[in-house]
Amino acid sequence: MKEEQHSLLLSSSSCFSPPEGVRLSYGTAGFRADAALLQSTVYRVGILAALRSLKMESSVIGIMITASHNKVTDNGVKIADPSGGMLSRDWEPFADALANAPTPQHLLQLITEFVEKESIPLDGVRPATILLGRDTRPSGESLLEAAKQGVSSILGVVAIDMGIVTTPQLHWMVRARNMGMKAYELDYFEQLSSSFRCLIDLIPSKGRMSEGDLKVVVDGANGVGGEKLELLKKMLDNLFVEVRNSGRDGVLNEGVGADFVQKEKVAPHGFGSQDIGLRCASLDGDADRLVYFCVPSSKGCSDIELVDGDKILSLFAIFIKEQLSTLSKERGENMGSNYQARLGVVQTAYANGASTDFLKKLELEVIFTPTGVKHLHEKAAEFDIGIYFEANGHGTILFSESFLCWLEARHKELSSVSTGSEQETAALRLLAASKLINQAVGDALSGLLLVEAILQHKGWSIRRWSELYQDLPSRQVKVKVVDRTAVVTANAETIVVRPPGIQEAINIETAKYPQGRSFIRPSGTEDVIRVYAEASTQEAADSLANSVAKLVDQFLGSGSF
Ligand code: G16
Repeated sequence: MKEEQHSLLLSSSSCFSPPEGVRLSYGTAGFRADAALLQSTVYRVGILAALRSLKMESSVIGIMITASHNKVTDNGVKIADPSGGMLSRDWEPFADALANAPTPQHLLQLITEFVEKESIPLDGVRPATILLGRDTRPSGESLLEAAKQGVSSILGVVAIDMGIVTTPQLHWMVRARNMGMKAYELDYFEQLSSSFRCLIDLIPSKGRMSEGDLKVVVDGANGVGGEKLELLKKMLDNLFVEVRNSGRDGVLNEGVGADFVQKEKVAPHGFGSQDIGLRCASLDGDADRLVYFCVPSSKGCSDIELVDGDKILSLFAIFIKEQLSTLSKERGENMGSNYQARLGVVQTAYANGASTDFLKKLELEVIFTPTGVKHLHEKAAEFDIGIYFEANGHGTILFSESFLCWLEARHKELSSVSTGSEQETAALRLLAASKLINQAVGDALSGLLLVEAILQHKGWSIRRWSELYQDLPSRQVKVKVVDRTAVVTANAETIVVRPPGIQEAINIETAKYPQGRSFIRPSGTEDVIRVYAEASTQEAADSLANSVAKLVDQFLGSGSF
């Protein structure tokens, strides 16, 4: 390492001491903690991103400062890799080590060893760029400054501040830049609005939905998503979007947002009996999750009918499958171009059992991974078209490069024979969907537009969509324990291998309930153990969740549950 680089790192890192007595780890979605603890971590992530870029031949890398669904006083930081996806998991141990290095000397030694091991060209010869973004949290501004300091402490690497953006916008921008495309916010909005328009124009018999049915009311979680949707909606025809909880008055994620709505199964603040029968949706704090709901007339005004990530996945799967089967219909002019596209779906243990049964009945390949988009995304990328969703509303559809190339060529062939054929239209729909849905990461805004386009295409109300299958009643609770890392799971988090004995105890409880299923896992974003239970009735699911939470407390807790 050059002397200049050495002293630059030593002097800048001496301004960012790590918090004492705290060990941070690159969890489900980066580092997350109380914002007051994060200055040094974010500075070090700045260094990490700069090194990652140099390792990846100076591709653009992103740093997003957000704690997504967590409370407003928390914050966090995560890295977007050149593809726009999550940081490669191989680098997570280095991220942990960097964040926890106790002194500038230790930090420097770690960097020196890592740079050598990974052969990172640290000579300042090849310039590199890091895009920085943040959500609306008040702590974001000073943390972004810390990230800038980290980036600029590596010679030749510069940071560009993209301002307040949604997490998926930042991921999209990284991917677009690396593909040589224009990558400002307006470009993102233009891609979304034009592909949405294209899907609407391809609806076979227009006008099936009345004007009133073209309305969706969106809870913005008092975060960045509401603000951005207000801008995007001005560019949309054929959809009326009303945004509530856009952050002017309420507190981020407090009684609002996708996490609250999905976990508590109640209407967010600002929604109630006036919304009976309307199609409503909820984003999370950084707009990477989306769930739908409606307020049914038969229940209390805070009760909702939840249409979660599993049902969004099912809707997408139905639409994609239909287009693929239209496309593969034998026709006289078939030019030998048929291609059996592999369509698969990816879920986690949180997926409602009824959704998995439904997807299997559609004859889809269903794969399970541990929680965290990084796991689901990786699996979905193995298909020609891979659809992944967590029940909490985080997900997207990935189209492989080779499938898209084939599809473009097939579309050309079909349109040269006759434009407007069923097959040509199906090809166009798939191409438009691949542009509308974010290829980098789950994105509530692009997901919302695809849901809306498909509902219009099918002429479905939210009730019709929700009735695809009936969810098994479920309950999620969280338990505070002394050390959540004491829980180790296996088989996509469906069984606990440590501490010994707890899985057997969970099995005994679960066996008491018809259609009972329960699992526990340590959260990667909050300092808790999460408990999930489902059973044939809501009372049974609640009771099973409660019994398992008590077991967690007995085995690991403070005895307070
Ligand atoms: C993040 C991850 C999601 C995960 C969620 C909860 O979401 O991106 O994949 O489902 O955390 O994770 P955990 O149960 O480990 O706390 P977000 O929206 O908070 O970034």
